[in-house]
Amino acid sequence: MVCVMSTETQLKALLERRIMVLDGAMGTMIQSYRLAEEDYRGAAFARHEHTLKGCNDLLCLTQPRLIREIHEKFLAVGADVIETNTFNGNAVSMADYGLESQVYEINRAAASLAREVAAEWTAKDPTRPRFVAGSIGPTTKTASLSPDVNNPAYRGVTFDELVVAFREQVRGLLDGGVDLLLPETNIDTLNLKAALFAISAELDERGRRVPVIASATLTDRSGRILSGQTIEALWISISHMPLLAVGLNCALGPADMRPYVEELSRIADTRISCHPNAGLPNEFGEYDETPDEMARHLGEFAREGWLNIVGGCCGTTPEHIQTIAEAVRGVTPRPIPTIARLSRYSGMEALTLRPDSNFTLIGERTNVTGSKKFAKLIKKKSYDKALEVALQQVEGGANILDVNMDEGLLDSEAEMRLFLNLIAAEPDIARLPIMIDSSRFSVIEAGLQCVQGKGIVNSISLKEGEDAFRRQARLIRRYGAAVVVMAFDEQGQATTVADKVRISERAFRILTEEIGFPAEDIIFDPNILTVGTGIEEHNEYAKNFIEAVRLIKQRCPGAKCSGGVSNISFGFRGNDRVREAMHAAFLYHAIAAGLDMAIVNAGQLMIYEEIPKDLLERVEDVLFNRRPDATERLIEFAESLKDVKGAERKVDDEWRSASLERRLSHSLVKGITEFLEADLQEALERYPRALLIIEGPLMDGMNVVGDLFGAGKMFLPQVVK
Ligand code: THG
Repeated sequence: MVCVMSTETQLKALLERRIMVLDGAMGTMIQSYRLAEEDYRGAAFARHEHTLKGCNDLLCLTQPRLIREIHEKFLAVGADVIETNTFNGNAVSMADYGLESQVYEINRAAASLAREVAAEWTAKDPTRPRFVAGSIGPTTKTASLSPDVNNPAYRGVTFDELVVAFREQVRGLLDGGVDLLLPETNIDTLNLKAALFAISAELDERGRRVPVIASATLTDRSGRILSGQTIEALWISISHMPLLAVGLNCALGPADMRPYVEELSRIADTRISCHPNAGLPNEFGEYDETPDEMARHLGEFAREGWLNIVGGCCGTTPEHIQTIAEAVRGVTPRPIPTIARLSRYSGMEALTLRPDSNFTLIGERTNVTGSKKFAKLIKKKSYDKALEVALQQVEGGANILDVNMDEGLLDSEAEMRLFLNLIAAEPDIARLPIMIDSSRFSVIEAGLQCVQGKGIVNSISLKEGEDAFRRQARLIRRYGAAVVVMAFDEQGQATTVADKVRISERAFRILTEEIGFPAEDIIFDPNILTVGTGIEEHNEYAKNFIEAVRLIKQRCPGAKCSGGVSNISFGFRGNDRVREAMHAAFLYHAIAAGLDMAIVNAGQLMIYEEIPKDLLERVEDVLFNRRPDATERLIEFAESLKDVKGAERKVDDEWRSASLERRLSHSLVKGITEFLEADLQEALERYPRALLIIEGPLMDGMNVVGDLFGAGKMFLPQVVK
């Protein structure tokens, strides 16, 4: 019997034994041939209306012998894996050459050419099988950065457009016979998520498994990729995808990449790849790092135990690859570490719920149904002010931001997109994971397509039956988000403990056993319903929620529990003192029962210990339904409190009393626009000429920005702002 191992099994077995070697630069190798316009065109594109010089991907069709020669040079020096010449082989990038219609053919041809060469070399020495990785560049556009400084919500490309483009490329690569897929040089995680989405959709449709390596690029020493995410946040954003390896490539060069390779190797429970440039480009755009220098660094990374796959990017020649291959020969590959299975989310930064973490607060005010003020701002299109609401939630201690645009008069999909795109340009807000809150799945999808981080869908339920539930859950998983599941089924909303637990357990089984949703990405919300309404059936609602949390946490191990706390006190609208006391007391008991997070008015939470004892007693009488007249007694008490205002948020406005110059510099560094007009007016009165203001305080502020950026303390979206 002949036993044929799948490529994936074969690769994994090889990677257990040794560090595998990727090839080097395709682009700089092609440059060395100094091709002219006619060479690029060949016979087939002689009459193409567009200049084609520089369109390297086209050479797979017009100069296949040359591309074959480059592949062979790298195979000859010991590359285990060669990359197809398809870095720009997508419709978004090919539009620059008017070659969108050739995308499929370029990829298919590039893949089958590389596959043919690899097969020849495998045949020469079957003990050294050679593989082909389909190179998938990030395209020429970014999905989470605006190319227009005057319009931070503008995007040159959407997630949907990217998915369509990547999917066409993936089809070509797969039909041409690649062994693995390599989305690389990613400077924007949302582009990478779109590539992974397209790959997952295409593989599912074909019923195939193909190993995937995802590689990101850091363009400066800030430790963040261009779209602002830390390495850890990026890893969390893509960790839903089963990857053969995750890695870093291009930019920097090995020396400057060192801390990031180390970090990735510490946090990622898959293999690590690294294919840097031959150093940073010099003033002529050439790469100077010698093979020995590069190999010294990469050899050291390998001996540190950080690497499984190594190779080269821009400027690396066959000589570089040969020297690198020698430097890692015999070095034990990094064993895949076991990483604790915790609930992890991300915005630009990571949020991990550890057993000893504080309670997680989800800011509720960016909700058009939950805040009259926010609704008014969105309707008036006062987005600057709407963003301030978000910032207030962050400053009030929110760890996650709930965004809801469900309002009859709004185009909810468009508002969700716009607001999330605006948030992406506000690093103080965008560091948080986003909870996309809508009762309409189309709005949720619109939101999912705008967040580079790992967000949370709020919510899905069994309301429309299991099929719809499964379909939505699968899609959410493909987007890489976590999910809130409401205790709602075909019969309606669960109000009793038994129903809340039964529905949650049913959802848990479907998600974990059928869809493959990890338990730690599931958040149950067993419905916080209003108490103290005067309707007797409502009296047990608070107790039922708390008891359901206790049981769900036991019966659905790994899953989290959440709820919308302000719902509990709708009966006491207009009396913030009482409402805040109810929220604090309810939370205190729910947390003790195992509640992990809650949607709250961040910044306006009372401390349980500080609730006046007489008020607390009446509140808890209501929450625990301790006496038949509990509600009446609380209402009575509430009346006596009417005139006392709720705790007001403290604003950090000390800087407003500093000197004019300091105030201007502060506004610039922090990107605060609120006081600029007044301060500038004052400056115009004090300075003899406007130019002196620019040269003086404004330049001083910009110098601070420059220093912070240089030191890696600020990153691009902040500077652009
Ligand atoms: N579970 C989940 N998601 C939810 C909820 C939930 N999302 C929405 C909501 N419930 C949680 N968010 C809020 C937001 C605001 C208020 C209540 C819940 C609130 N607003 C004041 C009011 O209505 O009195 C508005 C005051 C104002 O206009 O300023 O109380 O349960 N998964």
